[in-house]
This record gives sequence, structure tokens and C-alpha cells, in this order.
Amino acid sequence: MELKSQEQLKRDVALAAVGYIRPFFGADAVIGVGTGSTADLFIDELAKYKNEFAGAVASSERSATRLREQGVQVLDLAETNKPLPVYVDGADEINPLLQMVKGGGGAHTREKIVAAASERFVCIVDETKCVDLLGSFAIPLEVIPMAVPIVMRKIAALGATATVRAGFITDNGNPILDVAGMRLADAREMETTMNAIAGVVTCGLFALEPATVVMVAKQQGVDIRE
Ligand code: ABF
Repeated sequence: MELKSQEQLKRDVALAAVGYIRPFFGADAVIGVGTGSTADLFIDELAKYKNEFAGAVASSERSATRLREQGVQVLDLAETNKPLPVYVDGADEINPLLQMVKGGGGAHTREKIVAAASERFVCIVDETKCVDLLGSFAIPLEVIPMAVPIVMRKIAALGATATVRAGFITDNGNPILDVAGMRLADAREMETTMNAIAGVVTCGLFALEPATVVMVAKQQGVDIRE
């Protein structure tokens, strides 16, 4: 049997995710929508059901544009006056505790906000994203511009290396530092430590508030772990 491509696995999990969240649809339901290539495919599937929910809150301008292009109403988070029932997004890495590294696409600040505003975080990945220990993927930090040098020094003092992401500015107008070589045995502690550095807007570790459920696309089908 021919192996499915990573793109096909992403399509499989996007399709499965829409099936998984359909019980949360309804006339006043607002769905939280993430960012990235897997989230893009989720948007394409979700849009087919646009008459079954009220609209979506997007974690990036890129996703908002894709939603609007397919006729889904996009709301500002501030316009919603109750928790979103569900947020669906990808990840760069996810461990067995459903803790994640996110922000490879540079959208992790808004992703963390929309996730925090949602009752459930459904993480959708292909099997290449599943790891035992987080940290092979560099941890992105969104940083206030004037703080870049000081944050780089603080990261060096923690024994890791921060690199400015070249030519990239977030939707919030800030640069990203990618942090490599961080010891991540305790991801919760490291998230707390990095969040506490003055000038860091958001750290791409999602350990203090992990996903509620992960849907993993494999060659044999989509696994669901809660
Ligand atoms: C977002 O998209 C991120 O936080 C993560 O960086 C990325 C995963 O992208 P992809 O689905 O393209 O692999 O969810």
C-alpha cells in the first residue's frame, strides 16, 4: 500500500476534527480557529458547514482572511461575551502530557489568547509532531522590540541560545526570538521562567495550559487522545 504524504495526513486530521467538533455547532456557536498549514486545511473543511454555526474567532490575520474568503463570519474576540466552546489548532511539537511547542508560524500570542478564551483545545497534528520530550523544535518568544538584547542575554544565562527570526514581524508588530538548546524536563517551570523575563510578550510553550485533546493523523487512521 502506498504511504500517505504528510499533506494527506494533515487533510485527514482536518476532516476528522470537523467531525469531532460538530456537536458544538449551533446558531450562536463561535469556533476558535488556529493558524498554520494544518489549520488552513481545517478552515477549508469547517467552511463547508458555515450555516451550522455563527462564526469564528481567528488567531491570525492569515486565518481570518482564509475564513472570510470562504464565507465564514469572523468576529473579534472582544465581541464574544462567553467562552468559545472549542479552539482547534496545530502544533510544532506535542508530548504525552499534551503540552506543546507552538509559534513556528509566529502566531502563538494570539493562539494562546484564543485558546485561553475557549473551553477546549483540540490540537490537530500529523504523527511527525509527537515527541516524548519537547524542545528539539526551537521555542519561539514574541518580544517587545526594545527588549530584544536584554531578553537574548537572559536566555543565554539560562544556558540556551536565542536567534532573531530574520525578516519576520508578528501580527502584533513584534519580533520573534527562537530559543534553541533549552533543557525542557519540566516544561511548566520553563514556561513560567520565560514568561517572567521582562519584555517577553508570550512564550511558545503551551505547558501550563495543555491541549484538552490531541487528534493525531497516522498512516492507519486518526487517533484521539484525551
Ligand atoms: C500553529 O501552526 C503553530 O503554533 C505552529 O507553529 C504551527 C503548526 O503549523 P503546521 O500545521 O503548518 O505544521 O498552530
